[in-house]
Amino acid sequence: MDKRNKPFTVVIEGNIGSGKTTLLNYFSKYRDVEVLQEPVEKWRNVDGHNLLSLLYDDPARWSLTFQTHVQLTMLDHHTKETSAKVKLMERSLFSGRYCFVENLHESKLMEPAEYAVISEWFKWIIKNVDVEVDLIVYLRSDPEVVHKRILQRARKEEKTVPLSYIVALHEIHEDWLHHKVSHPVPAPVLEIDANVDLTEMLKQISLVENQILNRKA
Ligand code: DCP
Repeated sequence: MDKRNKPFTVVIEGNIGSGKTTLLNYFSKYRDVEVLQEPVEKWRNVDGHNLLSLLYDDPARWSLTFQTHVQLTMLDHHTKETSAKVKLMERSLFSGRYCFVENLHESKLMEPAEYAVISEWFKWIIKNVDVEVDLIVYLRSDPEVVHKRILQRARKEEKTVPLSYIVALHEIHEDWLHHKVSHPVPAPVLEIDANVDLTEMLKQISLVENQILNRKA
C-alpha cells in the first residue's frame, strides 16, 4: 500500500494468446499481491448466456453487448478494494475501449451509434471513477506466433478466429502501447518479449519482477 492508501496497480496487456495468464499465474505465489484474472468464465455464462460464443458467431449483432459486459467486469476489477500492496489485473478498461471496441468499430462490426454509446460510457467512467493505473506490462508478440497458440489451445469459441483479426488487434496494441500514437497511455509501459516459449518467458518475468511489484532491487 502506498501513501495514497491504494495498491500499486499493474495491468497486463497484449494480444489474445500472448501469455497474460502465464504471467499472472507466476505472481499468484505472493501473498501481498492480489491477482485478478480476466473473467472469461463470467463472459461465458451471463445468466446462462455464453456471450463469448455469441460474439464470435455473429460479431456484428453481439459486439456491443459483449463489450458492454467486458466494461462492467473491468470496472469491477479496477474498483475492487484489497489490502494487498500490489494489484495485478489481466487487461483493463483501457484495452477494452482502445483496442477491442476500436477494432470492432474500424472493421464495421459495431454500428457507429453503438460505438458512440459505449464511448460515452467509457468517458464518463474514466472522468468520475478512480481507475488509475501505475504500470502497464505489455506482452509484445508476433501475430503469427499467437495465432498458432490460439489454434493449439483450442478454446471452442475461438476456433474460427482468422489471422487477419489477430493482425488487426496486434497493430492496434502496437500503435497504443509501443508507438504511443493512437490513444492516451495511462501509465508507464514495460515491454516483455512474448514470442518465446514458456520457460524463457518465466525467466524474463523473473528478471523484471521487482519492477512489476514496485520493489527495490
Ligand atoms: N476479448 C474481446 N474483447 C475484450 C477482451 C477480450 O473480444 N475487450 C476476447 C478475446 C478472446 C477472449 O476474449 O477471445 C479472451 O481474450 P484475452 O486476450 O483477454 O485472454 P487470453 O486468455 O487469450 O489471454 P492469454 O492467452 O494472453 O492468457
